[in-house]
Amino acid sequence: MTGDRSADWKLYAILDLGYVAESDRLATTLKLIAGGADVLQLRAKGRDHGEIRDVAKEIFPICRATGVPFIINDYAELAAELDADGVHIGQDDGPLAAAREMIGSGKIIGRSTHSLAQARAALDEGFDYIGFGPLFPTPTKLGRPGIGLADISTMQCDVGGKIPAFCIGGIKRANLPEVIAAGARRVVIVSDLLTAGDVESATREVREIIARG
Ligand code: TZP
Ligand code: MG
Repeated sequence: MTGDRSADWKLYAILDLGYVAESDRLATTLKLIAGGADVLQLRAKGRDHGEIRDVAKEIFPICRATGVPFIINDYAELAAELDADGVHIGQDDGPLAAAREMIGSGKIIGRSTHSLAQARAALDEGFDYIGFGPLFPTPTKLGRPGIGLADISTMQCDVGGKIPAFCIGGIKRANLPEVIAAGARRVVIVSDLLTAGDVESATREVREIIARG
């Protein structure tokens, strides 16, 4: 990755269109970034490609202007077309090599992992970062059980020492201290930020909790 500042990433925010009204997309992006998000992903489950492209084109310039990497969930081809900073893919989205071929060598490719074995496999395969979870069951990813906190410290040691590893799933300001105490060093938080009355101050609060460690 060129100009790689990923070692400093602590808070990965997701603009999940399931939580954000069409009229609020830009403002919410600005608030997440102003509050201290280090990375921003566009997640748009069930939307058609045209809509995702339009939203990505709206959001990406803000990320560019503020130096926040812009990652597109699921669609490597779209990420390549828009010259986004990266793509995030799940366990069922094929191997790293296929995504790499589409998006190119200078780009960021992340993988969702749901167990220690999958986290280690993603590291071995060469992914740039991982998500690890869901730690707790979450309405943002329905139907997937929580994996709990027990494996976080081993994952952080084996994988998180080599590539950024973000704990994800059901993390909120209220339980973040517990997640950090279990060994998490980086997190993805979706609904707790997007449903907050004040997205920017909620994001800032998360940063402060992380900084307190
Ligand atoms: N992958 C694993 S859990 C999850 C994703 C995309 C959703 C996290 O959202 P929330 O609202 O922070 O639980
Ligand atoms: Mg996916």
